[in-house]
Amino acid sequence: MDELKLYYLPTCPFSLKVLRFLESNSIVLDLHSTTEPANKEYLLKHGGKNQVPCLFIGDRPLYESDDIIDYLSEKYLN
Ligand SMILES: N[C@@H](CCC(=O)N[C@@H](CS)C(=O)NCC(=O)O)C(=O)O
Repeated sequence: MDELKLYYLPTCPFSLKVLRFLESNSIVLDLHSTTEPANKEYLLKHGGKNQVPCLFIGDRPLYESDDIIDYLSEKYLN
């Protein structure tokens, strides 16, 4: 199974929307704040842009908060 990692920024409303979704559905993911320079570098290098939130599904970056929530809903809420 692909490892899931969420890159987010605590001050970003789109990140907060995803984090609230996780919390309200008791979904636990590996979280990486881009306030950490190493995480920001990883996101740019492996995702291709600095935009948050970004969910890594294995090596594959998924940007856009609504798409992330749709993906997680399919995976965890069905
Ligand atoms: N439509 C995107 C918007 C995400 C967005 O605008 N994130 C901002 C921070 S709140 C960002 O990463 N801006 C920097 C950039 O796009 O490079 C979503 O829903 O995830």
